[in-house]
Amino acid sequence: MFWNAQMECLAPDEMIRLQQERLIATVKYAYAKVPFYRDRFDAHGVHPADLTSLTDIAFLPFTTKADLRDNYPYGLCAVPHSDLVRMHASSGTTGKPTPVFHTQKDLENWVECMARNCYTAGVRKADVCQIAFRYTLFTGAFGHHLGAERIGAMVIPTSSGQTERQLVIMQDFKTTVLHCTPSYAITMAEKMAEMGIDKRTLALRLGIHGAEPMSEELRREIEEKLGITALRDYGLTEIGGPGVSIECPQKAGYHVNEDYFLPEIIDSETLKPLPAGEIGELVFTTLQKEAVPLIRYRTRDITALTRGKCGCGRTLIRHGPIMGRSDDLLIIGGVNFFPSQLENVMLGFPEIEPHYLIHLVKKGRLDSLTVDIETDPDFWAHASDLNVTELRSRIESKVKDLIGLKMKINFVAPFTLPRSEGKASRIIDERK
Ligand code: DLL
Repeated sequence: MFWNAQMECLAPDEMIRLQQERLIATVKYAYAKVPFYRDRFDAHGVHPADLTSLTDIAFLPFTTKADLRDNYPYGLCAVPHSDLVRMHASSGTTGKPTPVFHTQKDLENWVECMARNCYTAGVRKADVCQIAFRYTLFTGAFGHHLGAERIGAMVIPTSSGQTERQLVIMQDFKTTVLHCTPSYAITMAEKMAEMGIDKRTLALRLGIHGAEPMSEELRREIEEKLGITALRDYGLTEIGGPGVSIECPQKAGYHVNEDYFLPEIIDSETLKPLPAGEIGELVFTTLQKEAVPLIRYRTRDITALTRGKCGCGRTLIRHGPIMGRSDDLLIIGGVNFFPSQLENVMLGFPEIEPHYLIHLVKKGRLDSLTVDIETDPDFWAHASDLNVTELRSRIESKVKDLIGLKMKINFVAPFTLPRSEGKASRIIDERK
């Protein structure tokens, strides 16, 4: 039932003891090996010797994406280049990529984390895992590939794209587990319908979807259209990519591999740590990294932590769904909200397909929001002025009620919005 029962079910006080030991070692290591950390700690008037308990972490300075950029490309490495065996980088489209490096031991730890995660989701030796994340510098495909292979499953590295071919492979080789972004899972489901493939003829039973948000509504849609259980996994390039956390079939939060990554939630304004249960920004400190140890790395992702044993028996701390990012909070007409909240409401309508594009526009001096959204083909085929107006007003008033946001909906014909093979881009900011 567990990949590493000892760590996944460790008593909380023992986990804290282990984390404390590893945190102290990591901080000493970073201070000794990375001049950036020595300077940063000195400037803050803190020294590794001051750290005696886990809660002392609150005295340590944060690391941010800007620090990674300023030290590009190798500035935060704690080991000589000859000890590096792998580089990956973020899929960011602007500026330089954010790299992550692995030593042999880091790579081994990553594979273990990914094997643990895939196993937690339900991957077993007899599975056939189709990796439809893109094989590039991006961490998603390699992480899932290595984890599934470590379990002993058969891996099919299709990468993303060539969707028809993916589906032929899925049919012929009896794929049981699909690994891809949630938006690509939807793209595949649509192609299946187009090709006339009945989900009941597939051997597919499980989807592991990460790298972008998957709302509950989107999850339900993927599960329904592909005939699978869809679980979320989370991670970020800076701390190694996927392998940080994953949902188990209980769907009760993401289990964090906290023996490798120490999570905190902070208030992104005051930067003060928040107690379990409160929503704030997720911060991680790596506890076993050799190549690039990161101390209090600000992910910008918004969620909450939960302690307590899960129904699956694991005691690992959990975080909730990623509700948004502290840097993509939208404020329109004085209403603060995350695009994911809007998605949650819109996809609650059965007439709506999970394809939408948010346009932020300026009307005079005010910001306003229009959403292009596809309806399902059946609704569109029978659309009249009356039922379109009625649906529009139902959605707009639900959004107004639940989020407090005034927006305008523009229905577009099915299959007209761009489809995604990787992370979907769903916001166009036309305010500048
Ligand atoms: O997306 C790593 C990954 C690959 C995770 C495959 C899971 C599966 P980056 O490209 O650096 O790395 O993007 C990291 O993506 O800070 C979140 O904002 C977002 N993200 C990742 N997983 C989720 C998720 C990979 N399950 C950034 N839900 C993170 C919501 C997610 N957002």
